[in-house]
Amino acid sequence: MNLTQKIIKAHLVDGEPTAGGSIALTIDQTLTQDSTGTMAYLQFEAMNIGRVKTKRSVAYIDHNTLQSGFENADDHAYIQSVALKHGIAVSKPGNGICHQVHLERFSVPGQTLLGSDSHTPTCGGVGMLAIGAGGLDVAVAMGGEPLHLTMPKVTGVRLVGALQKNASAKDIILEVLRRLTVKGGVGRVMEYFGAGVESLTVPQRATIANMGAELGATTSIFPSDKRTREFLRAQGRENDFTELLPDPGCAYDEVLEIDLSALKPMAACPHSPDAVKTIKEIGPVRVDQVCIGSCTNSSYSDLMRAAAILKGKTVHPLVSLTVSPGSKQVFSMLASNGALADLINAGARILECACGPCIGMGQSPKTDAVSVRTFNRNFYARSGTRSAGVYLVSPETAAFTALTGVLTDPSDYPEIASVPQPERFLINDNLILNPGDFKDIEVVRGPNIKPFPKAERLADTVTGKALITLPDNITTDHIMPSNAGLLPYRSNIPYLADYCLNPADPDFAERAKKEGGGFIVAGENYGQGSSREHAALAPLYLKIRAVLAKSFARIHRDNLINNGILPLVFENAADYDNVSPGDELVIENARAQIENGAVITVKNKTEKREYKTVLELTPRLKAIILAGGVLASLAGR
Ligand code: MIC
Ligand code: SF4
Repeated sequence: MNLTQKIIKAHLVDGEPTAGGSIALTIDQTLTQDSTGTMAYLQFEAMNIGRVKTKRSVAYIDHNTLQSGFENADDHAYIQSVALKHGIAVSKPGNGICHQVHLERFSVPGQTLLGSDSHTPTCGGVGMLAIGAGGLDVAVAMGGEPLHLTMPKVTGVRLVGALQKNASAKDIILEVLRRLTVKGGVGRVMEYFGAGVESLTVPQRATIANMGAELGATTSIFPSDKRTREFLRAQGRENDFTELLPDPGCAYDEVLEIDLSALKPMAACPHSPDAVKTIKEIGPVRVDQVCIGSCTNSSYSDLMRAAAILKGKTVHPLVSLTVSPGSKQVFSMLASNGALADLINAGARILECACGPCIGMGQSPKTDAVSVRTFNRNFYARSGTRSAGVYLVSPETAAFTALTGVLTDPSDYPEIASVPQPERFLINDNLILNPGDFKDIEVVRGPNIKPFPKAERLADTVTGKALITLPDNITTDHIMPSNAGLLPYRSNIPYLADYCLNPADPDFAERAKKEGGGFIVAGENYGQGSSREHAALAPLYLKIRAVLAKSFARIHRDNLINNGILPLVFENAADYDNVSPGDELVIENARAQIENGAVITVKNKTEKREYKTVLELTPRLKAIILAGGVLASLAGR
């Protein structure tokens, strides 16, 4: 067996684990973060579960930390109180980005982790099966229910050779994205193996597993080996170590080979993580901003290498450099060993250890800016500045670029000394609140926390206009944008709904309201990116009944189903061209059609055409769709 099959077998409670089959897995751990957490806990409360049933659940506060009004702080107070009341640990703001902290303090090889954030696979760096999902699915898992999913194919990524001068783990995942694209991982687990894996430390592996989310993969995973033991030992957690390796000669559904020695420093160009070119191919583009941090590249070694490059120098006069350490552990280690002073002296603007600019919480670049970031997403408008172009690079590329003011290939410079993993990381969990230490908690609810919309039982006739037709690869940042202005309203869907699909069409929400809802029509990979359930809840509020697309991203499709919206796939992709905005669409006998099979006929009354669409649903998902969402389905059980 490969590693993925082993962990799945150990957690399987239902189904046959053959690719494409439907399976159910027990979930050992969950995590939420605050921008998805408020909604997840409101839904958790609606389920009347009581205490969580998982081995460990952690609520992080790391996204909405700008606190430009009372809203964010209210959300923090709600999350802290509701979590502690229900047996969930709380990682307070200031403790760091959920994925970095979870890797450091809670990851356990061989366990399963479900997180309401698409980059939950970061913990695949230690051999966890770590999966991102919508808040509702995480709430259900906290209640002890298994996770239902389609058994993915397992893609073996064989790494051979070793990284050359100043190339980075980031360049490995950029190469995978270059080859497979942002939809190449859909329905797959990326399992890394081969001699090249041994040369990578846990934080390097975590960078790769993290950004596997941009492939659309279900998750990514590395073996748990002596490097993993070293990492856990240095975190004071050697007891959590178990060796977990694929069987020698095991089979994969497909294999991709990457020779690390041949990799050149690369960047993903605006506006897609798969628009990857070598830095040499792109050339010396003038740069206005450089941001180092995010859950992809903010480990101790990443920031130490950046600090080594910047030490004793000054950032280019026309560049603004920001650094956000991934966790309090990383931040305090940099402070005690002097690297923080090197960064400050070089002119870096030090931000708190949180998501920050990655989710547009501050540091939006200037008009038409070029921003070079060590992050994982450069989707259109995500930085908060629509005219800006974001390049995604390694910390080494970012640091040299900050000095030269143009996109710079780090392999043109002398080798940066490798940063040895500390014998012992600085361990201080004083910003993690343990539910056992708190009694008689009252849940605190600020005025910005509004009830979430609930889907209605599916009607027999589903009708409405095609409100918009969208191209391929529409991201959740298009569907439900997030930035410093909007993130405070994650618990206020009526407010957010007015911005639904705004980057694609500023009039969409108004039109949807005027028409009393309708249909969204889209191309391939609709809903790629974030796990935010808001990208389904805002359309639900606007009475969107179905999305017709050429294909869907996994988490978003689940979120639509969980909220009673039909994700229909054109059987014949060419039909996409036969729908125009304004066309009157109808699904007659919708309930019977869904009950009877996987092919649903949508009629276009305006064009007098019919489209065959596919809605493959397991019996459980069928029940959810017919009931009008997962909460209705659980209530009716
Ligand atoms: C992201 O990187 O897009 C986010 C913000 O972390 C999201 C979660 C969210 O939208 O709150 C994600 O990746 O799931
Ligand atoms: Fe935070 Fe960015 Fe990571 Fe999302 S991708 S969890 S916003 S750092």
